Amino acid sequence: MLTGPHSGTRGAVEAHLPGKGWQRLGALSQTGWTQLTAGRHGAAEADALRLVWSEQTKPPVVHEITPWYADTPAASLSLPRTTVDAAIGGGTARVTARLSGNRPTDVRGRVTAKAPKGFTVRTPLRTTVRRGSTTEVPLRISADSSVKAGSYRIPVSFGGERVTLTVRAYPRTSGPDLARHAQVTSSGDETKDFPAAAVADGKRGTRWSSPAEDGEWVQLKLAEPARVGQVVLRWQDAYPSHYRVQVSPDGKRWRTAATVRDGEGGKESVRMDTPRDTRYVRVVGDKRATRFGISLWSVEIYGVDSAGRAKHARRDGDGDRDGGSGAR
Ligand SMILES: [Ca+2]
Repeated sequence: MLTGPHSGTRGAVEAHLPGKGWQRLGALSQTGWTQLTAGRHGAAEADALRLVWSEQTKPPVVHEITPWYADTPAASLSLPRTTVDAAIGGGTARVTARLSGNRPTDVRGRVTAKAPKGFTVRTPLRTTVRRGSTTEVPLRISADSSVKAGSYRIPVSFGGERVTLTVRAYPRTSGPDLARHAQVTSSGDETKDFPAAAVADGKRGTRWSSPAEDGEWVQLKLAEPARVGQVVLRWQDAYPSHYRVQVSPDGKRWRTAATVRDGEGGKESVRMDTPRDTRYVRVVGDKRATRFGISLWSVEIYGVDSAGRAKHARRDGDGDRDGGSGAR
């Protein structure tokens, strides 16, 4: 409880316990900072708090009352992003776990993750959540070459709290950028200054821009069929919040290779594993994040790394002190 300091008020804080009535927790501090614990003999269920003072003293000035609840988790756990892509036998994917302290003291513990076979999830050995604050904890996820492509659910815990991270495992990709020799067309260009071809011209300063409608698309016809594993998009300020990457062997029969529902603009890498006969790649802006059309500086397309499996059998040296909680 924060009150006016040195006000001369003599008072006390009381809690109302059902069935027991009002019970005194302690005296109001003259410093203006009063911290008291309810339930000296273990947690007590209170349904009201009050400040009482004698009529002979000045009434208090109350600035703030901060209740700390004993029946909430010591820290609450959340994942700002609940889905992450990991390249099989490839590098490390990173996500953040967020811990918010719910105690009037520091809360110490460890974020742990139950990694399925073939996955490694590294978390810091110890985490301290300071009183009343929020702490971000890095999780580093890798999938070795034994992992099959697909979606995996990984439980992440801190204390009694548990959330689920979804890891989408995809085959590793490698260069060259297949978009550079593609024929590019679109559903429409905003003006001739922003042509579809600008997404694959290798120039950073040129871009394609669509008419200001949802559902506009840009399409790349590859020089030859490929098994596509990754599409890297560089969005201008006008980007879609929801879009799909569709692929086709002939420009007639289409399938959706990846759906992005939480597009944030900027550089976005979208993982997929398409059939080997993929000849066309189309980016469809289903829902625009702005009132403008959608606009792309560039589209890069990478094939699945066919030499990958043998190369990935080698284990990378990792001198980090973080503990791994996965099976390798
Ligand atoms: Ca460009």
